[in-house]
Amino acid sequence: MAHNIYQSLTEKKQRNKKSFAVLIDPDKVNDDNMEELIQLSLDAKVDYFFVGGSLVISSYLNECVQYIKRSCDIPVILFPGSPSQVSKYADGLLYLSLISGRNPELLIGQHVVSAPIVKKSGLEIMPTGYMVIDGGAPTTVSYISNAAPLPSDKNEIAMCTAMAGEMLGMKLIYMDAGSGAKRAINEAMIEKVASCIDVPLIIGGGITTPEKAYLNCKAGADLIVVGNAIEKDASLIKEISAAIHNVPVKL
Ligand code: 1GP
Repeated sequence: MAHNIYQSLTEKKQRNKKSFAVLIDPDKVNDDNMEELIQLSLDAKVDYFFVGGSLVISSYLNECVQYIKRSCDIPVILFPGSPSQVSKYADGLLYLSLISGRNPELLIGQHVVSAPIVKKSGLEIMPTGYMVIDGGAPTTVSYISNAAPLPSDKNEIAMCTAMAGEMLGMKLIYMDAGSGAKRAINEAMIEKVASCIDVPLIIGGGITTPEKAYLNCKAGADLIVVGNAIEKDASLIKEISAAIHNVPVKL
């Protein structure tokens, strides 16, 4: 079934309806544990699967996406750490530009190189202003990106970065403390950024509890991404999903 992912995200934003994405790192799953993960996600009414990672070593990406597509109708959105992580079997792709950094390769260089492949993929391409926020310790993304993360207490810099991203045409802003971050992004920064942009705001990195996911949504996040905590305890899917979907919706 074809999904119009971006349209549904903007429609949900207008109604203050929050979404939950389970992040799947193809290096950490296999056919044996995928079944349970998908069943738990279906039961919990997870909105999206994000698939990808800053560093994907295995060649399980295509199989992983195909496995999900065979098993359920939850849209699969690629969250690629590099141009090699494009799978035509997914539904959409976050076309990430690392706007918090000053590494030209991740702002535009890799996009130029991979443009023909991405265009031909048939995926729904969603230009995304990607902002890595300092999560208290180096994460894979902060190391691999070769760019300084945005300081976690500089809310004004985050605000101006997101505003610039939106005015440059980014359709989504994704603030990420990095997978397994010691410290998730604080609500004050989320509130500041959410108050000055109109496009949907994705928040991830170091979220480990339903309470934190709920507070992030109340502060203005539209879509919460959780990976690491779920890898450790898949039963969290249900509680986190319930917390996110419990945020009151505008009638
Ligand atoms: C990382 O935002 C994602 O890029 C999710 O982070 O794995 O810490 O949940 P976690």
